[in-house]
Amino acid sequence: MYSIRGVLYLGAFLMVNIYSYAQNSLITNIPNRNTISLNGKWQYIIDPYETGFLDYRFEERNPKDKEAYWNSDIPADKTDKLEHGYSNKNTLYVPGDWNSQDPVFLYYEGTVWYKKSFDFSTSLKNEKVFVHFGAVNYKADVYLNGVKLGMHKGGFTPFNFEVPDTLLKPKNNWLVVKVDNKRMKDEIPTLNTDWWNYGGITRDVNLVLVPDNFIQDYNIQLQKGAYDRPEKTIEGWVKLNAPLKGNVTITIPELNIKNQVAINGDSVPFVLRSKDLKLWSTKSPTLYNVIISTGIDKVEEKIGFRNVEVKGDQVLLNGIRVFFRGICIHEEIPESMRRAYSYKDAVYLLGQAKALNANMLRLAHYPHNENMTRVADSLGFMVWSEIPVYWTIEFGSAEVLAKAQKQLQEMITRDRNRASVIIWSVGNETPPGDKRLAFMSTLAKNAKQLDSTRLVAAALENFGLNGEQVVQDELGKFTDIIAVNQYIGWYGGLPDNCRNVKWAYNPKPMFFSETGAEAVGGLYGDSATRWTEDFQEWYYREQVAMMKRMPPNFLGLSPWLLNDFRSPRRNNPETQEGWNNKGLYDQKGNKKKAFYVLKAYYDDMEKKYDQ
Ligand code: GCB
Repeated sequence: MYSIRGVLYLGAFLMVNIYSYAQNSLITNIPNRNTISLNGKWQYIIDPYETGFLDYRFEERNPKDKEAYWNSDIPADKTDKLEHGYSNKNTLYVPGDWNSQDPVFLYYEGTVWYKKSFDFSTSLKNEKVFVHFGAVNYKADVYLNGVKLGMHKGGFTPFNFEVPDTLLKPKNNWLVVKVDNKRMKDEIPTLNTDWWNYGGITRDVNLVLVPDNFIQDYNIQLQKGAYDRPEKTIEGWVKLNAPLKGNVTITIPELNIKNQVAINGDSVPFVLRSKDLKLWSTKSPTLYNVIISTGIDKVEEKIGFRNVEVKGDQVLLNGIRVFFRGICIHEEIPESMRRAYSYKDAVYLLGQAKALNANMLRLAHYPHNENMTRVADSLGFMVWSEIPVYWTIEFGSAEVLAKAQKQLQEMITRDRNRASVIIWSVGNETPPGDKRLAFMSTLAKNAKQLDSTRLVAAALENFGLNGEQVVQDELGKFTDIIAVNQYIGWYGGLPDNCRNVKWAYNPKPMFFSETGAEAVGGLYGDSATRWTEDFQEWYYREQVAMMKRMPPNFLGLSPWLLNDFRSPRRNNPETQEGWNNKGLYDQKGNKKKAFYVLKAYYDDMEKKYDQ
């Protein structure tokens, strides 16, 4: 059972201990708040030498330095000399990565300064204003009218800063964001990844207007284990930004629920009951409009209620055994070689997954934009959501652990009310060792402390080719399922090696969090020729045959992956040219032959498990 005290305590602990810089606590459910969008064209300055930040002695510029790029770029008079300026000659669209918007940025890794001018005519009456970013990759220093609001690190999670009302002007406010996507050894992810390091303000930017005392965050879920009773119990908590003496009302009109709880402080737990509640499931993803109000503030959104648990060696959704007909997805639209960010993009990607008859998504290898989990809620996908603790992070460093903990907390805070999200993953293919075990098991425990209603996982690796395959990674002791990435037949050997493999039984549900082979879309040949669609098709046939021989704890798979994607590590000049072609859809969005092999397997599994 989670407890509000546990969640808030851990949250506070992480804030005090790991926020080495100012950041206001995250406001959740931004899509349904009173917002003013700052999306659109922003002017930019590309700054590989950090000139806007550092002077010629390479020391941080004085806050009032007129050559600091956060200050006004308007010359004081005609004699004034300025060596920088924002101009409509140089604009980038927000949200969006910079790499896809102008060839100058294709491989760029460094600083770009963004500037947006806006008027603010709203007169504030007992209100606060925050500037909220869906995500900026990787480091964002945010300034308004020359004053620094704060800094955030982490390329895939949201953050917000309060805007002092004395700073806002009716006309010509200028918001400047220094965005730096340089890869760093001691960051999350670290220097090495197998994906494109898209930089920029990649997700929505909004001014959020809230009352002085506002609902900052809340949690509302089916009580753990309470899915099979005639009367269902929903429980949760509401957290305000500041103490209030009054009432909080939780309303679910369709269920005739209207409950009032007294609050005397900044948070309060609540319990609701209903005999009419229909559970959220993959086949019938029922969502209810939930309204939370304090009399001063009111938020609402659509929320589903379901129960996920591990029983013995199986995962149960609402008490029923599930088989994951999964697929991994990168947050990318290959046809336009860019980061995905919009509702339309999410509908497109999840539509591709539906065509495969998938019921589960592994959103790899970092938290995707919020549209993905919201659309997954409404389409009935189960979601694995992950932080980018990928490969060889600096496991010995307490500071690096704190960075990972912060990203974990931001991911969970944003999406804890999404029924679709059933698994928090703390990382991918991290190499066994003592320091790594301490680091990763701490994250797994933190995920449980922050949210004990979901499963915790990490994608592990398998070793060896023939004989019995045993996943021996100690980290598996700290996760609810054993998730393993295996590429038998692609990395080492040929697909028919699958025939010699026997997977050992272990007492936890076992999931193939990845498997895949590359194929260039439209390249055909005999099935033994690598890079052809025929080879990939053969690979999938052998893999599926192997899956049919799995022990009874086999939970399913999320092959690698839905679409071909961009990666600077992939440099075969004939078959890759900066692409990892393990997609079941090719670079133009066409289905490859292997798609149909997997789809046929998924159709069978759908019949067998009826979800
Ligand atoms: C993996 C990684 C994934 C890579 C993939 C590959 O095991 O988890 O990020 O892209 O293999 O294609 O090699």
